[in-house]
Amino acid sequence: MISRIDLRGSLPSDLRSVLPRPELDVEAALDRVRPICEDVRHRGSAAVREHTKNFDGVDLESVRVPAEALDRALAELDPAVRDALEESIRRARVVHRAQRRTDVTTQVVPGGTVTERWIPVGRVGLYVPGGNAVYPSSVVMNVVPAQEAGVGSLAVTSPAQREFGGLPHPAILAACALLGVDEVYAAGGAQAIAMFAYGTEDCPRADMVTGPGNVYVAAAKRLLKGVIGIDAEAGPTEIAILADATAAPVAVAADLISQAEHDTLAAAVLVTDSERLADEVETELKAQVARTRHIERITEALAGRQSGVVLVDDVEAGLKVVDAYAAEHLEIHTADAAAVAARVRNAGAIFVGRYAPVSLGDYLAGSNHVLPTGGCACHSSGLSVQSFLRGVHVVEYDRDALAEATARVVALAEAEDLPAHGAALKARFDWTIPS
Ligand code: HSO
Ligand code: ZN
Repeated sequence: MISRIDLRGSLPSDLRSVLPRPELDVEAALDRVRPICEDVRHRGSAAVREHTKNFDGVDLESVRVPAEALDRALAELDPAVRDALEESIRRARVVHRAQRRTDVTTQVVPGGTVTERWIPVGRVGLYVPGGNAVYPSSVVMNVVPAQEAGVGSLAVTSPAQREFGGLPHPAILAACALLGVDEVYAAGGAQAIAMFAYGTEDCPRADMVTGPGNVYVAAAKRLLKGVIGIDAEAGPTEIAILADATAAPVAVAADLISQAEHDTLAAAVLVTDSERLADEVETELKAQVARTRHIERITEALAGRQSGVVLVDDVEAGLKVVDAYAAEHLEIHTADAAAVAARVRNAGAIFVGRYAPVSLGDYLAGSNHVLPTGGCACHSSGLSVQSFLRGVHVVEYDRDALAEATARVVALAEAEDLPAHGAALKARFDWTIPS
């Protein structure tokens, strides 16, 4: 059901190459999405509607979702789901509000200051996938940090669904309504990303687009990056668990399964120094998978090349392995899990101990579930308020402070053979306000 990689004895120097990893060929999709993006650039709304008709089988007069549809979706939302979403929003707000930045002014020399001013992105488009994956929780995880950052204009787009009369999934609409987002579009795929990047008659252009999507969405983001700001390209989800003999096999197996449930390409990796635990988790996996609703998808994900049980000599070696893997989600199930977790360097989010499963983080921990995948956790962080802010340096020097700096600027400018740079400083000292 799940393969084993035995790294006991000595760890290979290039650990990354022996560890399982999901692969997504975004490059191959670029040629498919290029003409779609060009079409939206030139023909605007007409092109978005036409591609929506071709791909989603829905012929819309406008892709803008009317306000009544949002109200209706909220009114018809299951009360238990509404309650859970409200609490999810509340907890996420608490955590993300604490991420807000304050402007910092540093006096560099007398009369010379640099202020770092944090300015929110003006307008953000958020992509919410449709089809297999209907994730109102992802609406929360994208919208809350943008709102807490102070983004003034926020639009959501999600594929038009034939079974819902050409609107996005009602759970998505209800989440938007709960979050106070009233600008929503029924558009998906590359055409939706191009709509935000170039703007259309229906939808003003956005400065940035965030949110996960399929390979075509990822390809459109890669293609249009520069025209529009993007968050990371989200790959298939990953869970790694570092566990020792004290771990509960039932919980370890359940958590591996929970993320395998997303996608046949999802990765579930157990790193352990206990062969007994590895055996027991495998037994548990078999028993639990048989009881899940999405048996086929989960079985394929667990059996895939991207998943595996990695045996190591001790927790020390396990830490090296999980750092090399840099998982999107990392759970620590060891004795003194907090101390082990504190030593982890590379992970999108770290879940400490038996009572902090990834599923809690997916919905209700208050943490963000949009996290770096594909090993990107060694250089990137998950979505946060910071993702929607720009730190702008504001430079203020008075006459004396500039005079004091001039000789050094001139010296550096001469060294770079850019004398006009030095002259720009000297010029202002000979000048007086005309009377
Ligand atoms: N685990 C996914 C997020 C998610 N799970 C949404 C359930 N719904 C990627 O972090
Ligand atoms: Zn999940």
